[in-house]
Amino acid sequence: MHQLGATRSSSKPDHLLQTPDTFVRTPLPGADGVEVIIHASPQLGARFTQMTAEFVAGGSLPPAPAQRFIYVLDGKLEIKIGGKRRVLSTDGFAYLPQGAPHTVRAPGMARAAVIEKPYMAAAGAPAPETLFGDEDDVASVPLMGDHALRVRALIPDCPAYDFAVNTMTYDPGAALSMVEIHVMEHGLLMLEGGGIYRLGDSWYPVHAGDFIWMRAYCPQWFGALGKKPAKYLIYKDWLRHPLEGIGA
Ligand code: UGY
Ligand code: MN
Repeated sequence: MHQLGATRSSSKPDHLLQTPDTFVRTPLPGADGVEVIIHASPQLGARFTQMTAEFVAGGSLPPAPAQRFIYVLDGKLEIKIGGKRRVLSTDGFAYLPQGAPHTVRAPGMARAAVIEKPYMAAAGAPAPETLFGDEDDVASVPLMGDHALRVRALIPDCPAYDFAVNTMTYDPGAALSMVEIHVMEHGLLMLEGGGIYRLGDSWYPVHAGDFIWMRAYCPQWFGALGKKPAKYLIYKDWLRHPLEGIGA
C-alpha cells in the first residue's frame, strides 16, 4: 500500500532510524537462499555492518570478511566451526572470530541479526574465542541499580573482545536515567515493545522491528511506553583506545 511518501524512518548525519516499511532486501555475494537487509555499513558512516538475514530452508551465509556475531530472531541456525557443530534456536547467539572458517546454514526458514566488525587487536590482549550462548541463560544486571531496566551482556567484558552486544529490557515506564553522549557508536534492533527514542535533537516513536544506528557522540535517550516490556539488542565498539586504528 502507498504511504504517500510518509514514513517514521529518518536518516540524519548522526543517526538513522530505519523502520520495516523502508527495508530493501538485497542479495549478499556468496549467500545462497538468504536475503539481507543491510542496516548499518561503512557507506552510512558506521565502522561495522549490521544486517538482518532472512533464510529459506537450506539457506547459507558465505564466510565473513571480519569477526561475526549472530543472534537468531526466528527459527534455527546450524553453525559449524573448528570441528564443533551447534544448532541455535531463537534468542541463541554465536561469536565467530575473524578468519575462523565456519558455515552458517538454516535447516528451515529463519531470521537472524548479523553484526560484523574488523577486529582491532590490542597490546597484551588474548585472542578472542568462539562463543555460543542463549540470551535466556545470561544473567541480567540492573542498569545503575534500576531493577526496571535490565542488561544482559552477551560477549564477555574482557579485552580479547573489541565490541559488546547486550540486550536491554525496560519495564513499561522505565527509561535511561540520563541523556547519553559517548565515544561508542551503536547498532540497535528493537526486539519487543516500544517507546520513545531521543536521537540528536529528534524524538521518535519506535517499536519492535525498527533498527537504529547512532554515530559516536549522538545524544541518546529511551523511555519505554505501553503495557509490556520493551527490549532491544544493542551493539557498541568497546575496550579500545580511541586512537587505535587511525594511524596516530
Ligand atoms: O550501553 C549503552 O551505551 C546503552 N546504555 N545505550 C543505549 O541504550 N542507548
Ligand atoms: Mn549508549
